[in-house]
Amino acid sequence: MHIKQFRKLVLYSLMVFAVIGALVFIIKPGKSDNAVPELFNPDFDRTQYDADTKTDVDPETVIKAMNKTKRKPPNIILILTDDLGYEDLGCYGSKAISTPNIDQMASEGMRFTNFYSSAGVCSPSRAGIMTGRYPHRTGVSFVLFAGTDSIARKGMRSFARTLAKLGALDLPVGQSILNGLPKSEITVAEGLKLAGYNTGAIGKWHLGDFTTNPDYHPHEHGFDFFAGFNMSNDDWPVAYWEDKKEIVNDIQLDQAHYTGLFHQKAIEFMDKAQDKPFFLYLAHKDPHQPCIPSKTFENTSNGGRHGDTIQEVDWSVGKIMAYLESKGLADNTLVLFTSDNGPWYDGSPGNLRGRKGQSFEGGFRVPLVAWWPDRIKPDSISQAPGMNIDFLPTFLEVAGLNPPSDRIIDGKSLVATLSGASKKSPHDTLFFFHENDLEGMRQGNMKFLRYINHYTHPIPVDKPSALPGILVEKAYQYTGKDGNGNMKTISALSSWPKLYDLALDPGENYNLVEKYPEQARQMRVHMESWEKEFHRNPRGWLEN
Ligand SMILES: [Ca+2]
Repeated sequence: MHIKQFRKLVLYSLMVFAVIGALVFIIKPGKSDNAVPELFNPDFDRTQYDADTKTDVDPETVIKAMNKTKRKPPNIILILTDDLGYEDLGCYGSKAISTPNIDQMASEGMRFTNFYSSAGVCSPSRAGIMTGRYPHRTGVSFVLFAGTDSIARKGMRSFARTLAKLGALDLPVGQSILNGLPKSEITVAEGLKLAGYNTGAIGKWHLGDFTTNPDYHPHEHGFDFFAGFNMSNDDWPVAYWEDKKEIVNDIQLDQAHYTGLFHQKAIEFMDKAQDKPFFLYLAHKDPHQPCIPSKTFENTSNGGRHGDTIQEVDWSVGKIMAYLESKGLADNTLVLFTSDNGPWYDGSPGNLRGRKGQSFEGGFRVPLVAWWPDRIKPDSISQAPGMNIDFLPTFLEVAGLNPPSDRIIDGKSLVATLSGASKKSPHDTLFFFHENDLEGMRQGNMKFLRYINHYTHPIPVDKPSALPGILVEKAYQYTGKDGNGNMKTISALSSWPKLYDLALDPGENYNLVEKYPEQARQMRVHMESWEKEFHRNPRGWLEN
């Protein structure tokens, strides 16, 4: 950098700080009449996680068989994509990305239009899938970072958190309560093992860095077979492991062959697993950044590299369906295709508001396609709200098992939805967490957002508890006399809380709090009392 440029930079920085300082002095942040209500979780108590009374519970002692079914348990395949948006598939409206195989699954099965991930980011969403519980209960409440992080990166993160406290930065600042899924959790794989299933996890794990703590390895969580990454494909060093053996120490950008490899491992697992029913959890790295398709799929879509990697996953889906047909397994196999959260900077949430990391619909609402020729009618559409915490009770029910009895399971079985017996959601209320904060809820078609932590980069301008947010909010407030001569202030850009009618307004464009104040009040009261109860026993342990 030239000395002139450097001086310019210093001068500009000083000017910016001077302006911010003056504004802070003038507006006294936090004292505004329209200030956001108190931040959440006044009762949040981290020590409840540290002082966990449970260790490794034997699933057999708390999961009991159901008596009612004589059906043969189906094979279960859960295909999870990473950061795939609500409108990134042909059958959900994408014109840029071609997904004929997933579209065919939908036309032969069921497509959900109101299905949610349990978090707006990767790790907690996966904790929700594995345990059937709101991720916050498990302690995996935010993206997990590599256990082998260099001191420099740890330092950067800690510096970023300091900036975040000042409200100047939002993106990399969250912190999970625990560093991985604790052994006290019972996963869906551990449950299915009781019904005699062979279990395999392939692809991105991201539920604890087992290269530094072996307790977090999939083998410790009910999976017989594992081939995949410890962490996210963008959080280096990322290792590729097969079972308990490290094959590649750090994949870096050499990622083009992994989707094909994960597919091949999935077929290998199914080849060996057919002596019993099997559960295959195939968690692709795609289309998470950095999107790196194989040579064959480069530039095949009109959705950039993001779209190319999705088309490669679609290829794998087609091959898996063909495999099931060829082995005579198709009729009694339940195949689900979904995403762990909404799209990040590439990818389409369709008409939904927000993206990955936000409690708006775009962060949480994801495609879910379910295929099971024996039980699901072709071309079905379910509008019933559900969440990925429903997978555990659903899978256990089809395997003839009850959910664990010693803990709160927030998910509900979707079996009646899949069979067409019920059109209603099994949930009265669904809750939306961001990191350790409960931000909103949905009841019927109404969604209430108390406040939202924007996960935007680099400055969260629509976050009224952060300085830039306060500045923006203040700058767009109008104070003046109304028609009766009374002084009034109207906030033009953001007012909290929000109430949306998702049936009329899925894009969360129109805040109805002023139109339906009583409904907003009731939802708020409901949310706060649920939250209070939640924090009394966040781990959700019950007397068995
Ligand atoms: Ca993700």
